[in-house]
Amino acid sequence: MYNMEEWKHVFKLDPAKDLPDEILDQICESGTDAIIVGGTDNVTLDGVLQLLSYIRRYTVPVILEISNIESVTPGFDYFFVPMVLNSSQKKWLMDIQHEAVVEYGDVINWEEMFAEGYCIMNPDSKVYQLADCSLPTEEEAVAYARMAEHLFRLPFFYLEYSGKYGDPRIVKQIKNELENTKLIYGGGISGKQQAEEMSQFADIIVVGNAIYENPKEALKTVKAVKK
Ligand code: 1GP
Repeated sequence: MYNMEEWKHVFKLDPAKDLPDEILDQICESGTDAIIVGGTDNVTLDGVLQLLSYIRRYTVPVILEISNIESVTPGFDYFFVPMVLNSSQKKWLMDIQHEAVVEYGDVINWEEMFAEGYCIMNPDSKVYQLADCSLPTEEEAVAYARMAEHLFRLPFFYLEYSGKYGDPRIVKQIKNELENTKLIYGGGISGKQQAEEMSQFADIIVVGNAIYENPKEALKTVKAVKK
């Protein structure tokens, strides 16, 4: 359908947060490669449907990053399924996903589903705490990336610093390990310069919070990586 191989930039919109229509319009028309709908807390079917129907007025591809089974609905171009590699509980790696497949496996269109191997690097983030993560050393993070690429053959490895700008050196190091697995970087990108820096290494950068905090600067991140 869409050529994900060429994607460099996505915005992540949280269905639990409000944005003025005017900003949403600008996000949809920004030239970003896709919009991910996803969040950690209070993600409801209502919130997801509202965002989906708004974004659907535009041609930009839209992805649901599944956070809970109750808020899943058809109508997205793709569904991204997080598997938290550095969680200390198997639940976040594969049990909730398994439950969903037990229930809906017969009707899932597998062509639209993509697993993301998450490595969550910010202990202060909600998602780190919720998924009961432990902080990998650099060496351990590299090992997760190698497993994503060579053992699990995952389409995406997501280096997640949610809410905090990460260390470009680690992003570079991880990128060096990946060939077929695409590297997604997300966390603390608030403007042009950071977007440029991280997209030297990551295949795809994700801009989330900045949309809510400083939309004007957030919008500039698109051009910064698509020169
Ligand atoms: C969150 O990786 C994304 O899942 C983006 O992070 O909200 O810090 O931009 P920020």
